[in-house]
Amino acid sequence: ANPRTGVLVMSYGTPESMEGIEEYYTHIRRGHAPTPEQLAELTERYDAVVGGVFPLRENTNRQAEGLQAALDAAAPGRYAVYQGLKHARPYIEDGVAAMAADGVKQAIGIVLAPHFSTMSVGGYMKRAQEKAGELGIALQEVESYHMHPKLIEALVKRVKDAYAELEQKAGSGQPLKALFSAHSLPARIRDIGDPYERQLLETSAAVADGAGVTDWQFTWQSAGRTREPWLGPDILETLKEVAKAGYKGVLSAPIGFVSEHLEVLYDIDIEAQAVAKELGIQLVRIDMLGTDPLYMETLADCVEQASRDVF
Ligand code: FEC
Repeated sequence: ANPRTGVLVMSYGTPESMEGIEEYYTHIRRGHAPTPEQLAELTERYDAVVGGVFPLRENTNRQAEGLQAALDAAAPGRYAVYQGLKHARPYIEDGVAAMAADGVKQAIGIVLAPHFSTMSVGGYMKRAQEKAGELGIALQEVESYHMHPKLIEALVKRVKDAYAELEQKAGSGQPLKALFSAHSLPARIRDIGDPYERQLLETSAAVADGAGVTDWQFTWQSAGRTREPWLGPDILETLKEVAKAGYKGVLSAPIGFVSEHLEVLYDIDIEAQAVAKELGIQLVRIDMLGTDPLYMETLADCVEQASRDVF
């Protein structure tokens, strides 16, 4: 057996090419193919941002490499990082199988999303546990890390930087609002006491406090196009309210995400930016975490802590 502890780094996944969008969308929809209209609409959104390159692919590669480096610095030779994606290859099950093929017997699972929901991180973990059980790997989960001091510190710095840029663009003395946001989920998560919403508010409050921002609110983004109700208000609605209240500038902090991908590059940078422009307000988005050393250390700390707890 391999004495190293496996680290299954899980991320959302993205198509490999424009031709791969249909298969990807079908996987997200649990095997139901999208209608031609739905497919055309999603293809248009990718077309608007990616130009044939799907940034989430490289971003996830770089974050996995960054985590391996941070773990090697903390505990040389002890950990081996593997990738498992929710909706693209290598799938979560492929990542677990790769660990098993290398003789790994114990592993930590961690998702590149700081906040826990049964419908997000919980779904990743369920699939990883099922495959790990099948292949005889003991898998310990990192459920969330939304209040890790290094994560908060990295976000505080980004909010401060973006706020300074926004003050300059909007003109000094103008009323400014910070909008923290994350991916919406079906509103029924509220009925099951899901921690997602509370965790997102905790991160937002801690970051606002650290950055000295007092005028802020939390809003949702990127809700799915299904018939059931999703958590709101959506950022596009919130922008209208904020403009109506007389604000001249908005800082966008999509703290539910950790890298640049469709939900940031399209939903914020194109869609929300266009609405802000129409409303005559400035919108500045914070830089995403990417491979910020503080984020890599956050992940490495959580892996080490989980490993100490059980192995
Ligand atoms: O750049 C990329 O290629 C991928 C960007 C991307 C990220 C992402 C993150 C999250 N999602 C979450 C939940 C849902 C639920 C549905 C859903 C649907 C989509 C569709 C696309 C998509 N998501 Fe996603 N998500 C990304 C992309 N997501 C494309 C399909 C078209 C659409 O509805 O826009 C609805 C599924 C259904 O129909 O039943 C629910 C959550 C996250 C954040 C946590 C995480 O990263 O796992 C939650 C990035």
